[in-house]
Amino acid sequence: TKRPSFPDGFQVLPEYFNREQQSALVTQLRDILVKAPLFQPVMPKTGKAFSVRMSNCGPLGWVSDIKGYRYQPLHPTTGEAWPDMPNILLELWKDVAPDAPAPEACLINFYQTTAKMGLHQDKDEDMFEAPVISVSLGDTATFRVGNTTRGGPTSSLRLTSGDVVVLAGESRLAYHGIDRVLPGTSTLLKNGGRINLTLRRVTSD
Ligand code: MD5
Ligand code: FE
Repeated sequence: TKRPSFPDGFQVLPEYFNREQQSALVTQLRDILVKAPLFQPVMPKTGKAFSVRMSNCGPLGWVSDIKGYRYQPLHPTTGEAWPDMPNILLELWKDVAPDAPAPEACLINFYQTTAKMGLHQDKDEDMFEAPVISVSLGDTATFRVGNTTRGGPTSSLRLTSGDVVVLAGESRLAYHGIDRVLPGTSTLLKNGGRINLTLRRVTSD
C-alpha cells in the first residue's frame, strides 16, 4: 500500500505564533496593505485572473502579469516601493534559517473563502539553497504537497492560523498548492478568509 510522505526538508511548526503575535502581525499587515494594496495577478499569456489577491513587503515583491512571473522592487499599480518587512518576520527567518542570507521578499497572499491555488513549483528565484518560509493566518486551508516531478503522489495537510512551514532541501522545489480554505474556522480576520505569507531569498548575491 502506498503511503505518500512529505518531501525531504519539509517541516511544519504548528502554532509557531500565538494568538497575540498573530493579532499583532495582522495589525502590521493591514498597515502594509494600505500602502501597498492587494492586486489581482493574472496568468502569463492567457491573462486569466488568479483567485488569490496579492501584495508584498520587503525590498522585492513577486508579481505575475501577461508578460510573466518576476520579482520587482515596485508595486505594479502604485509604482511605489514595497513597505518594509515587519521585524517579527525577520526574527522568524533568523530563528528558523540562521545560516541563510536575509529574506528579500515577503509575498502576501489573501484567500477569500472560495480562492485556491493550483499545484505549482516556486522557481522564480535565483537562489534555491535558502528555504522558503510560510506563515498561515486566519481560516484553515487544505495544503497539498507532492514531489519535484509533476503527477507524482501527493499528501494533504491542514494549515491552521499561526502555523509556520519551512521548505528546505528537496521540498524547496516540490509541487504544492492550496485545495481549499475552510470557511469559519478562525476568528482572527474579521471578515474571514486566509492570509499566507511566504518569505524568500530571491537573489544569490
Ligand atoms: C500559500 N503559497 O498557502 C502557499 C504557501 C506561493 C504559495 O505556494 O507560491 O505563494 S506554501 C509555500 C511553498 C513554497 C515552496 C515549496 C512548498 C510550499 N512546498 O513544497 O510545499 O499561499
Ligand atoms: Fe508556491
